Amino acid sequence: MRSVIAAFALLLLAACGGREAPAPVPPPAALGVHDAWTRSADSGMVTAVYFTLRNTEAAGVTLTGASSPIAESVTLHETHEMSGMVHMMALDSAVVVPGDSVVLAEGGKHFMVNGLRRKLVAGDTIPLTLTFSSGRTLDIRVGVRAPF
Ligand SMILES: [Cu+2]
Repeated sequence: MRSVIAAFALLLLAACGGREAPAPVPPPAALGVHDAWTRSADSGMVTAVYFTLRNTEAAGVTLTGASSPIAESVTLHETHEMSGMVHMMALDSAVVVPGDSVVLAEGGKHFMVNGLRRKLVAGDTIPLTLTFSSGRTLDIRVGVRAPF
């Protein structure tokens, strides 16, 4: 009798094991950019780039700048409101600790893309290379949206 119960228990275990969903595989640790966008602009003009930089790696990173072959320069900025006036200030860097994100968004941090070498049209994408304090770089594509 005991062996029958044991066999039945084994069958149950096997059945349950068979139905169990496979354990989710965590995505590999990475430094990734999501929702990178800018607005259409004429050649020679300035535009701002926004995105979310997510760090799922074990160590923090410090974003220090960016460059693009389609611009004369790219600078990290932050928008502040002080006594009703909106100011933009240059930022040296933005730190992203492990498991966290830094959000570049309207009214906050952004990359200023100066001296566009070509016109940006909605639907287009532009290349941007992010640089970090470690010397590491990350190539991203930035989608161009209509002005409003
Ligand atoms: Cu700016």
